[in-house]
Amino acid sequence: MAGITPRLSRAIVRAPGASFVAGLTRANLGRPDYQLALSQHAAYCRALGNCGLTLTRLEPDERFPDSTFVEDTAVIIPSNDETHDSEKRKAIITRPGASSRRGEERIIKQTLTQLGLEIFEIAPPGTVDGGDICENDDHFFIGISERTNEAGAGQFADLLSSFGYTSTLVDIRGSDTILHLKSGLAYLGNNRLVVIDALATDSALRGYELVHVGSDDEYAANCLRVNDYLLVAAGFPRFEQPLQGLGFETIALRMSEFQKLDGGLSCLSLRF
Ligand code: CIR
Repeated sequence: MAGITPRLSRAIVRAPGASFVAGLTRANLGRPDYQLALSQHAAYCRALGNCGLTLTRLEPDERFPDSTFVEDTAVIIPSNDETHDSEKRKAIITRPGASSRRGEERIIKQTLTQLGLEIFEIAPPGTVDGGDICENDDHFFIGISERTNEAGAGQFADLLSSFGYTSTLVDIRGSDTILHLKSGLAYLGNNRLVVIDALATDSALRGYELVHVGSDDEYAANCLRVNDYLLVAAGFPRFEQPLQGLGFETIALRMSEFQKLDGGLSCLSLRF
């Protein structure tokens, strides 16, 4: 089941604009502090650099309060030949499920085109948010959520199949605590998944080694493997310490201002 996890060399990020404080939320954690969000974002970018990634930094876009969450606008598919040649990578440009976010994907499409990726797109009536796509080497989980509908998930699965990848749908509409699939599921490499209780019994996850996240620590489930490191949200020692015990070198990052808008570590970058 587990393939080889390709090494990452680049990431696309976009610092929040001042309109970030008016972004979508259902978290009930209060209004974000913009200056603190900027400094947390800067620390996140430094961490990606320390993991060996070269960053492409997009200008903040005030028209789209949520546009710092670049992950939702595209999914980059690794080349599935042995060379993992970056020239052969494909990108699926999504069609965000929230109407206030529709249009964010246009600049990402331009950027990925300029970087030489082959572009594919989700078409109406399909909607997909990148946060619902969890890649585990040569297989993908596709979340069906309030943002990713069945038409979008079907288009996404068909594209993956045409590229030679398999996928499984995971319906998260019954869970009221997570916005996207990756709010509750993360792939660590070597056939290992981090998972929240609400998803742990889903048949799609059979055959994987599961690292469980307690209900008080659910936010920590959105951790991010980047080459030799694991980025984790700061403040969850019950989650972080066992992972260190499994041999992961963790980098803990403060995420409070992004958590207020339901965003996590994976949401802030597109990595390839
Ligand atoms: C939204 O509701 O769209 C943003 N406030 C949060 C997006 C988080 N993205 C992600 O989980 N991939």
